[in-house]
Amino acid sequence: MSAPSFQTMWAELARVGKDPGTGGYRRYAWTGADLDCRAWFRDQAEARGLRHETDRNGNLWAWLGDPEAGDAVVTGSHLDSVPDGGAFDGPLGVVSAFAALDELRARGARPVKPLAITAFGDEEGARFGVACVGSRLSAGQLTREQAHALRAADGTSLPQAMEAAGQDPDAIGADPERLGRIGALVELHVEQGRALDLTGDPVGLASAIWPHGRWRFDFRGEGNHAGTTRLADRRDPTLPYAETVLAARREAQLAGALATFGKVLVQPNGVNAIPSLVSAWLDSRAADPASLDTVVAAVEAAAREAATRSGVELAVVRESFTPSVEFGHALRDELARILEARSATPLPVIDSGAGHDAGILSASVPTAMLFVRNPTGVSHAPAETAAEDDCVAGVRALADVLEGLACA
Ligand code: HGY
Ligand code: MN
Ligand code: MN
Ligand code: MN
Repeated sequence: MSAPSFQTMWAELARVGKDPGTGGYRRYAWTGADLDCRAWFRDQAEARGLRHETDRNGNLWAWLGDPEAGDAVVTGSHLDSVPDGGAFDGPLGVVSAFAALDELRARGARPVKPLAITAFGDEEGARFGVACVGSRLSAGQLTREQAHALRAADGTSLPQAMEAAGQDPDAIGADPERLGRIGALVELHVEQGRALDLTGDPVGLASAIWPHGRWRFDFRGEGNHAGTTRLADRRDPTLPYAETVLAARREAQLAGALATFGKVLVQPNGVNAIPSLVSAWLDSRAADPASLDTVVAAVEAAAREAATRSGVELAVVRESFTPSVEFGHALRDELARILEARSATPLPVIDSGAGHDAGILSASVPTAMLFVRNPTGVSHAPAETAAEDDCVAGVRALADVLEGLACA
């Protein structure tokens, strides 16, 4: 039984769900690419003699030792992507988990606690609109009813997609027993920013995750002919939409926060037809909840004012929200102690504007995150990258952590 190397695992996974035109990844929940990622995960588990399973919420687990024993040390991340995502966001944490286990075995370390490698389902929410579906369901932060109500842009419901993939949608729900058997969960993730590049460190620890959410703005006007409708007679939803995008940038700047309209759907989307509806999604984040509330309220107020001026109706729905996460000091300090014993230099501790499964699960189990340097900071785009040496440093740090937490 020879475990594939990091490079081999990476090369195999890198072929899955890559769009030849953009070079980005399109691994959306319960699509063929997702199923191929799941098959890859299973192959890695089997190549290492690990017991693998898919839990009721579609999260993948590969076990060394008996999960029933409890106090398990768990590490992993996710395999799905945003549209045209990069290769590292998610997969780096899963590939590094398998490679760290291989390193642990090569060191002759003997785990005295169960070890598990995980890949949480639908972390990006690219197809059904809510991030971290797999971990939220397990943590009881998303109900079965809410999940069943999720629809993809093509009208496919989450239950239909799960059913087509052979996963029972009626089995989803909170999984306190499974989470109760976890003693510590550590997620390794490529940094989605440049803090480590600025400090010059290959690896860092996470202190917190910013509060962030997604709001859908539906601007409903009146469809009409682009060539025969006088400007004064129009109720064109693209006007208030455009003003709202500018307001989002202005308000975020004022509050030192972030606001992005990255997804917009125009109906009927015809060149010679004034749209009847513009649906636009705001992604907003801030270092503190008050700033986030201020930005979102100001953007919504500006949108309502602009919609009224254009004779357009506006509905705003908050589709998902993650409150700020502070990673517990106990586990974080334990990781720092383990890692600084070898490196002799203090590890940088950085916050994250990006959400993660570890952030969701931190409400249920002790969690910590390791970040690996991203030299450009670019993420959620095909250009996302990390240096091989830094990935190796990440694997070694994760192996040190697993050895420190789970081995005699
Ligand atoms: O959007 C995020 O923050 C994460 O990458 N899902
Ligand atoms: Mn992401
Ligand atoms: Mn991620
Ligand atoms: Mn015509």
